[in-house]
This record gives sequence, structure tokens and C-alpha cells, in this order.
Amino acid sequence: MSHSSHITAYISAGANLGDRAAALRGALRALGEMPGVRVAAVSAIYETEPVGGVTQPLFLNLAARLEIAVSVALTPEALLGEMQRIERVFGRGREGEIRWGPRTLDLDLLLFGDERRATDFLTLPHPRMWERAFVLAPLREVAVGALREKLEDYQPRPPARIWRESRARASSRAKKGPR
Ligand code: A4P
Ligand code: MG
Repeated sequence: MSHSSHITAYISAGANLGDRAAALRGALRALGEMPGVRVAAVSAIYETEPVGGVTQPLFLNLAARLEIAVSVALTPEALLGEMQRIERVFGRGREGEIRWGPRTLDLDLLLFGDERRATDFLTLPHPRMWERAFVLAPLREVAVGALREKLEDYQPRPPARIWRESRARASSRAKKGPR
């Protein structure tokens, strides 16, 4: 139970082409298969309006908390490299992508412990995470510790209040919960 035995990292995942939910699930599975990486918590899937000006289909977005064993000495750069490999696996054979345009899978590394980076390859914390409801709403569900406190009072502001939960998740909740 020692808090020093693992590093907590947060990722966000988005998809708006193809079988979006399958890409998100596949990405989580692939991350969980990395040595020393445990997918400790996964948010609901949110269906969100595209942000960034390009006319494109709705996204599915989720966030996850990862626990990374200190013993494997995984660097944030190595984790992002693996995330990009996973993106390529799920993007294979799809049409070319434009920045902020449609994609079969986009994985962003939001936070990796207290690490800070400011390179083109990797910026930590993720520079745009605090502006984006499609990141913060799911992140709020999986955050622990100081991040959880920081997000506790987070309320999406218009025009960011634009998501709804995916139908699949909403109906599984409806089954479990009271009417
Ligand atoms: N990079 C640097 N820091 C990071 C980091 N912390 N995590 C570099 C991930 N990547 C990081 O990323 C572009 C470059 O950022 C890479 O070379 C990487 O090394 P990319 O994923 O290849 O390209 P992108 O996603 O098209 O660009 P960008 O700037 O990352 O876009 P965003 O910010 O990811 O936004 N609307 C909704 N509703 N939902 C979405 O998920 N996503 C985007 C993409 C736009 N609008 C959206 C959504
Ligand atoms: Mg990205």
C-alpha cells in the first residue's frame, strides 16, 4: 500500500472515426498490457462536440488513471512513445489526418506524477487540458489526491457544457441504478 511504490499518471483518449468505443477499449487494454502499468480507473465515455473549428463527427472521450510501478522505471517519454504506437495500431488503414481533425484514436498524456516537460515531443502537464471540458469532465471521475480536490468544484462552462454520456454507458447505468 506504500504510496511510493507507483507513480500516478492520467491519460485522455478520444475517437471520432470508425468504431469509436472499440478503439477506446482497445487502447485501454493495450496500455494495461505494458509491463508495470495498471489501468487503475476508467471514466464513463462521454460523447462530445468537436473542439477546434473543423467540421467533423462527434467524439467519444474518456480519461483513465494509470498506476506505474516505480520498479519498471518507465519514463513519461517512453509512455508517450507507447501511446503513439497504440494510436498507430488503431489508426492503421484510415485516411490521413489533419491537426484537430477527425481521428480513429488520439491519446494524450495529461499528467505523469509531478513531472514537468516543455519539449515539442512532450509537454507536461498537458498544455490544453485545463481549457477542455472533454478532458476535465472525465478526468474528474478518476482523479485522486490533490488533483481530485482541484477538480471537485469544476463545473463545465458554456460553450463547454456540450457532452452527453454515450448511450451504451448511460443504459448500463440505468439498469443498475434506481429509476
Ligand atoms: N505532445 C506534446 N505533449 C504531449 C502530451 N502531453 N500528450 C506532442 C500527447 N502528445 C503530446 O499530437 C501532436 C504532438 O503533440 C505529438 O507530436 C506529440 O509528441 P497528436 O496527437 O499527434 O496530434 P493532434 O492530436 O492532432 O494535435 P494536438 O495538438 O495534440 O491536439 P489535441 O490537443 O490532442 O486535440 N474535440 C473533442 N470533443 N474531443 C477530442 O478528443 N481532440 C482534439 C485534438 C481536438 N478536438 C477534440 C478532441
Ligand atoms: Mg493529441
